[in-house]
Amino acid sequence: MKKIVVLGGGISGYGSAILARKMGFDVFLSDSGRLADRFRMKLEAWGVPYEEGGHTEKRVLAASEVIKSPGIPETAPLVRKLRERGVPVISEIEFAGRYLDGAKTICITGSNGKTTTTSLIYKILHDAGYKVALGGNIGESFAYSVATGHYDWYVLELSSFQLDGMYRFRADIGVLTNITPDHLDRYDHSFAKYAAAKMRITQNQRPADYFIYSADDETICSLLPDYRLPMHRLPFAAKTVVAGGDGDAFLSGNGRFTATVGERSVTIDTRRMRISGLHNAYNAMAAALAALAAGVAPDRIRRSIYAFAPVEHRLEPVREVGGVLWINDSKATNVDSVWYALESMKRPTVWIAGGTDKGNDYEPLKAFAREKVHTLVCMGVDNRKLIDSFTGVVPEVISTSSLDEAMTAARDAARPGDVVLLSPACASFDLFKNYEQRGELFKRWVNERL
Ligand code: UMA
Ligand code: ADP
Repeated sequence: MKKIVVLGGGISGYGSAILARKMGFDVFLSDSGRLADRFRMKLEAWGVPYEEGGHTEKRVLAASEVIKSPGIPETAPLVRKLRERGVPVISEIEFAGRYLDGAKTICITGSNGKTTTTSLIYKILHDAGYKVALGGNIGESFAYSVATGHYDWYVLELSSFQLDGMYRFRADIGVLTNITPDHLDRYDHSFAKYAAAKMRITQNQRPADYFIYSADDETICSLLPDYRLPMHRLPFAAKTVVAGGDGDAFLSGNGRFTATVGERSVTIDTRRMRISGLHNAYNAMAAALAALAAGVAPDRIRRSIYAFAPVEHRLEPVREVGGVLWINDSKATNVDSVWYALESMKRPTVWIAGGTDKGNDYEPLKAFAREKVHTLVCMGVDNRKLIDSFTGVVPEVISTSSLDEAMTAARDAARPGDVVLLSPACASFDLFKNYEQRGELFKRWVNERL
């Protein structure tokens, strides 16, 4: 019998192990750390053998196939050994994709906008009565849904780490929101390698499939000629003229866009959406095209898009107090996402930024900072780079080293009519557990201390 070893027992690993068990394989899960109680209980309930606190090399190397969790890098010594011995190492998505039983997939990747676009597509299909599951780099794992449910559609957010381990998998509808620098530490600091990982969203697509992409994204457009793309191509844009033979979407100056696929189209007034900013117009265009390609009726698409609320920690309005609106954009962990946050600001802004720097180049943010931000509150253990970059660009730059200090400084600086925007451009690990905790503490401070 085929021996499957699952490396890592987090969300991805335990779901993969349960699916492998259900499909009748000889499966073993190995985790170098401690398993969460809820995952251990599930593994025991399904009768999956496991180990924790280390990988028993001999047992792992004896596998006929290994399903690797996305957080484990290719450079991990054990993964290197597996590769040297020619043992196939695949991702959870590749594995679960083998057991779809006729169900279709809509797969969303990109550097920014994945979660928002994935959640919006899921909502449209769900509201329209489709039997649909949400998964991938969000919520419960794809493998667990395949093992325990029965769906006609899977809407999957895919990270570059998941795409890396995908070989035969094919998306019926693939969406690529944009490609800007992120996670370069996992790609030998090569933007070209990271971009190539993102382009894997198109692999194996056939003529009947769809590929939805931003025609305003220079990286995507420069790479397209290098790929053989037999599928229907559906570009969306706000700046570049698009004329997709199979359909497209274009945002005009009046804030409206029309998305067309084949004979059917839907027009959306982005000013009526609850998610704001140019980036969310892009996300909505991508979602509308995906939903049309999946056969959802235009009036249903329109209704769901207008009803869709911002996902938590993504330009999430928290509260207006004394004429000051506080916005939580804790998920903005790179420069490009902050560019769109500042782009969408309509009021004078107190901007809270900082954290663990990922090699950021702040140059692209300076024009908006100059125009819209009167106070930059730096919140981090080491604020030097932010201070150097924005002194002389923003009238007031304040250095703080805790959330409480930063919030107090922001409150004192804000005047009625202003926005206080938490949009850090950095990872959160210097002061917080993760970006969720940073956003939650921000919200708690606003709700309890103002
Ligand atoms: N581990 C080992 N051996 C190692 C290293 C780690 O066994 O050498 C173990 C750890 O002890 C831990 C487990 O592996 O128990 C963790 O695996 P993981 O880091 O892959 O995390 P999961 O909980 O399985 O979650 C992963 C994704 N995480 C990452 O890519 C880092 C989740 O994305 C995803 O939702 C989930 O699979 C289901 O597919 C999260 C994420 O942060 C949201 N993604 C990154 C992002 O969005 O920027 C890419
Ligand atoms: P991801 O899942 O790719 O990280 P999210 O939807 O969670 O994307 O958004 C992450 C951050 O990027 C948030 O700050 C959000 O406001 C911003 N953002 C969302 N969509 C886009 C986009 N299309 N382009 C640039 N930034 C975006």
